[in-house]
Amino acid sequence: MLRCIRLAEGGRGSVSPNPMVGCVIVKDGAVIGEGFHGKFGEAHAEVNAFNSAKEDVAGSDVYVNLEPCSFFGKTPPCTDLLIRKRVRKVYVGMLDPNPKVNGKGVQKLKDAGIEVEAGILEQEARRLNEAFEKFVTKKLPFVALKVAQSLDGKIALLNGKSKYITSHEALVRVHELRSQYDAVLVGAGTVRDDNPELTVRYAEGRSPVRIVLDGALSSSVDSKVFREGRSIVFYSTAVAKNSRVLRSKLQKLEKKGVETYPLRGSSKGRLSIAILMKKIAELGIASVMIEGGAEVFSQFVRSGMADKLHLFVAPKLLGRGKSLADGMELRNLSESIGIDNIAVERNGVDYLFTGYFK
Ligand code: AOF
Ligand code: ZN
Repeated sequence: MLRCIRLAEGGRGSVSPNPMVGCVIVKDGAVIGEGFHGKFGEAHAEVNAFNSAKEDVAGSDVYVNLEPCSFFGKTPPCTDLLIRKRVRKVYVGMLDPNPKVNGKGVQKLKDAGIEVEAGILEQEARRLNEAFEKFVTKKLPFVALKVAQSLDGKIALLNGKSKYITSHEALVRVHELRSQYDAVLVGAGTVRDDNPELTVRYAEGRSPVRIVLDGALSSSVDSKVFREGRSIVFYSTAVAKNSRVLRSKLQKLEKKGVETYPLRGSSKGRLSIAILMKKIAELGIASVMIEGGAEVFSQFVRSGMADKLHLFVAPKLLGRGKSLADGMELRNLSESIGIDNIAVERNGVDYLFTGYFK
């Protein structure tokens, strides 16, 4: 099963919004075939594993980190393939959270007389496909906040300066994280102050879609985020409606290939995170990493829409400045927002805390 999960990783960045799936076929104690789901819309892991087998697969044991699908999507059901190949037993990591499958795949196999054991390395299997699970059950993207702060909890100076708080090693890790999310999102303030590219340059893998939350449509058309690849701007209907200047800016962005979407929002340009999340999911984006700044972080924390936290901490003090949840004010410590299951790693001199919002 661990091998399945490793194989499944091969589809990271190219199968979303589908899950990452790996499959291993074992006969007489030896691996006789393996494969993974490599690209959205293409063959599932089981199909690739069977295609790789050089021996007769009848009577074999099949390992797969996700319950085999039981419906016709872009590809035919894997359960039918397993039944046709007359395998002996199927070991499953986790049930498919997709309501179209969710237990029906296992049932179909059992009905055909195939032994099934589900829940093998379930925690690891679920972690691998955490974004898929949220996206397919809630029709919302999986949301992670990526924050870089000082030991005294500051993500920027009062004047907005924040480039760079952490080390080069941390930056490499950030690029690796970017390659694992469908999209990264920043507020217009970050585009203005940092002019980031938000691409993957210091790690392998593809660049994510870049999303700019720009209610007032204030970002410069020449910003680096709009230079290459797919980028999206969300702005407030209330802001752009009556202004000729803003309409011409929209046209310039669209001419550059930037996708622009109006969202219902306040006249000051504040957008509703709930509406934004729904729209992002509708665009087929299953996971998004929020990269700042302070206001956007606060909005996401308060909205309760954040799932995961990647918090880099640099060994330095910055004094007065902005912090991650400035926009939040609690009356009681009991209202504090907890982070679960924290793992710590070191990147150069910096520490990375990865955990989940409770
Ligand atoms: C599997 N093995 O490797 C994957 C599965 O449109 P389709 O045909 O590609 O189906 C997509 C759905 O199939 C997806 O939402 C999920 O429920 C399941 N993915 N299932 O047996 C695989 N990728
Ligand atoms: Zn399938």
